[in-house]
Amino acid sequence: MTEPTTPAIERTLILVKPDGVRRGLTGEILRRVEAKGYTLAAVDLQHATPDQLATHYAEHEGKPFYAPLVEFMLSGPTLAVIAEGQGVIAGFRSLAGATDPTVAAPGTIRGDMARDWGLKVQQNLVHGSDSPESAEREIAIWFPGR
Ligand code: D4T
Repeated sequence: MTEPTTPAIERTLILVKPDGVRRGLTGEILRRVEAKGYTLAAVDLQHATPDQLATHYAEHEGKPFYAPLVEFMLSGPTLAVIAEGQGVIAGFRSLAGATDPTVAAPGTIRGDMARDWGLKVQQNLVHGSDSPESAEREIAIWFPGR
């Protein structure tokens, strides 16, 4: 029998997007991250700049939801977080649930607290890095030097 493998200790970038900050859900979202056993290494309320968002969302440039996405992300402060722990990259995405909040599973952040509001862009409360490479790239955007 093969031994179970322990996931690597990783770090990830979590964003509580402007909808989450506006709705007063930052505490509940951080509570879920901590309850799962991850560590908060940095937490900073930031008002994103257009340059920061152009870099962060470079892969989506040209898509129909890109301009509304940037406008939404400029609409208020975002809570930027570095979280650490074994397997935290996949683990946080699992806590977050599917990108489309309408079908995100109950029990997830998006499934429990977000829905489609009929806007041009999905306001789905949170972002989480999707790979170790993305995590390092995104941490450098939101926390230069960390
Ligand atoms: P983020 O990046 O915010 O964690 O979300 P995901 O990783 O789950 O999804 P994404 O990068 O594909 O999308 C970024 C951002 O764009 C909005 N969006 C996305 C949208 O409004 N319509 C769409 O069709 C897609 C794919 C939601 C999240």
